[in-house]
Amino acid sequence: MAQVGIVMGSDSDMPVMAKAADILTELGVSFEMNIISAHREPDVFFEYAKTAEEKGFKVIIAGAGMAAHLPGMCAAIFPMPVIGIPMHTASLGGRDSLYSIVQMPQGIPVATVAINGGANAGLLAAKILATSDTELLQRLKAYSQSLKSSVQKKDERLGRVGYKEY
Ligand code: RP5
Repeated sequence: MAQVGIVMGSDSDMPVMAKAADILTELGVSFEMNIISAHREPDVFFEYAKTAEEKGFKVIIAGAGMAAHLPGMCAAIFPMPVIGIPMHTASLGGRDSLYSIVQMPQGIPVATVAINGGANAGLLAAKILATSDTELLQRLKAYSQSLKSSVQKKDERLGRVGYKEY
């Protein structure tokens, strides 16, 4: 049974949504991924959102662009956390997607990450699940440690190429 539902409005969103899937895979979190358009196939969308809880999803990550109603409509129906990913767009640079997703009315929150923030959406979903999963929490701590080590290695490299002090 998948713990996270990853849903996107179009296959054109896939490069961003794949980053969420990659992080969840790295952290050992199960997910189910779907392409469902709230605008182009509303009946399919409603079925997805209405059955998400009984499928066992604990979090939904929803990504969409332009007039991006998919995450907000997921949040209107699914009773657990929804994370929204605004897609970058050619016309308005993703501000259209961002405002559509982040400006939810009181009572229907969507935890909105940055424009094209697929990896952070995956991490946030894992952190939500880690509140009741100590093994996942340990893996998240190891992930944070790997980020720290990678910055430290870059700093050491500066010294080796002579830029540290001059
Ligand atoms: C949204 O419209 C999708 O989430 C996508 O970001 C955007 C454009 O969709 P396509 O025209 O590429 O299918 O529903």
